[in-house]
Amino acid sequence: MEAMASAPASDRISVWRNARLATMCERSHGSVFAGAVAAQNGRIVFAGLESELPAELAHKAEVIDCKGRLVTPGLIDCHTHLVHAGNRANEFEMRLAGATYEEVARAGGGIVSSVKALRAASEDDLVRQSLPRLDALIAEGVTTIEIKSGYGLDLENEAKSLRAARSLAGVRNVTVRTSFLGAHALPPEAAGDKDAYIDLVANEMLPTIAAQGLADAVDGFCEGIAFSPEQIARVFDRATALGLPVKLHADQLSNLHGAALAAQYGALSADHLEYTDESGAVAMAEAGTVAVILPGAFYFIRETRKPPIDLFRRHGVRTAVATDNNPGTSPLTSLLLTMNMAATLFGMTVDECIAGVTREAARALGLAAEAGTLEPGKWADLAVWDVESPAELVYRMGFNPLYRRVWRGQ
Ligand code: DI6
Ligand code: FE
Repeated sequence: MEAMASAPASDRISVWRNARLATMCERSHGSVFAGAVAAQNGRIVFAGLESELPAELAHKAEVIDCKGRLVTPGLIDCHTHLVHAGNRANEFEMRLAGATYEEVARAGGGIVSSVKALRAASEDDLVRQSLPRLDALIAEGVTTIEIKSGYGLDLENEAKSLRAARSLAGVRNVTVRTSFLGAHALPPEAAGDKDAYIDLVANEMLPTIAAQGLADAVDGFCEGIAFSPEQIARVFDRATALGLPVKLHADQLSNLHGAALAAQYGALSADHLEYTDESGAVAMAEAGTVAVILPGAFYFIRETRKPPIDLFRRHGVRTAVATDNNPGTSPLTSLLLTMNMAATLFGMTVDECIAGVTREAARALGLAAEAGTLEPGKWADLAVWDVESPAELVYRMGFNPLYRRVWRGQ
């Protein structure tokens, strides 16, 4: 195990010099050659041309020579179900042998099998099982991760998942943001009564989770096989009343106008969006709701309908890219491969892919002021890459060129 997060850096100044910077800043998109980044107290105090680095910073600093390597903001995986128990490789194998989703479900598979496994696991066990997945992401430069609940489906087990997610931040140098996804699926004990379960989520689970400070946002799964827009709206009304931002799994398998629903609540993000139409894109643009693109799930379930990237571009919808790491539809723990998929499968550009795992991913978590670009005032979260150009990060498949990862200046 990696060492515990050490105490925040003192007023020591660190400078990474002789770097090619992809600052990912809105205005100066291009990269800065012969660049430098300086950090103090875990925050960036300078990012730009090395020749413009203030002398008083340069004098006091510990200097790291990047030898011309590329430096980007630390990567942000803004949509994961990373805390889960067991896996569903057996189900994968059944599907490869021709079994349908219904047959798999009847054989005890599907989300319900992950619910059973999570309920049986202790909180420590969940942390232990989730760490290798987190480490795989960290090894590729991830410095911030969002983690959802949604496999507990009762108060005790949803709270256990969120506590496990929070404690991951205590054993690794990484920022964790949690989302309460009680409205993910119907638990077996609900006996088919979705409305009664939504009442439980909105009126009992959510207020308790909020009071315990376990969630940074509230998520839902709006789909025929999950919950209707009206049911999701009841959860969102309560979230809004409690002052928690919302996000939504929307339009993944059909168009229930989930994107527009999310926008109506000023959601941080709407995610998946394969079936989103133009009115959904317009609503998202107007609300500033980020479109989170999840090519891992698209690939793994062999979806054929692609998210409407062109509509998002045309209407100015921000797009982020994330792994959707989960045991059922996206057992993916590589944000680099995810970028390659977003480019290859959906035609996203290199710049869109990298912005999608940095600046726009930060926005999708409500962290635009803290992370996602190399700018003074933001967290000193960096990834130093042994590559010459940003395109190389998106182009390779299954190769990790990370040279160093810096979290809050360390
Ligand atoms: N979207 C999905 O594809 C899944 N959950 C979700 O919100 C699947 C999760 C699972 O099968 O475990
Ligand atoms: Fe998901």
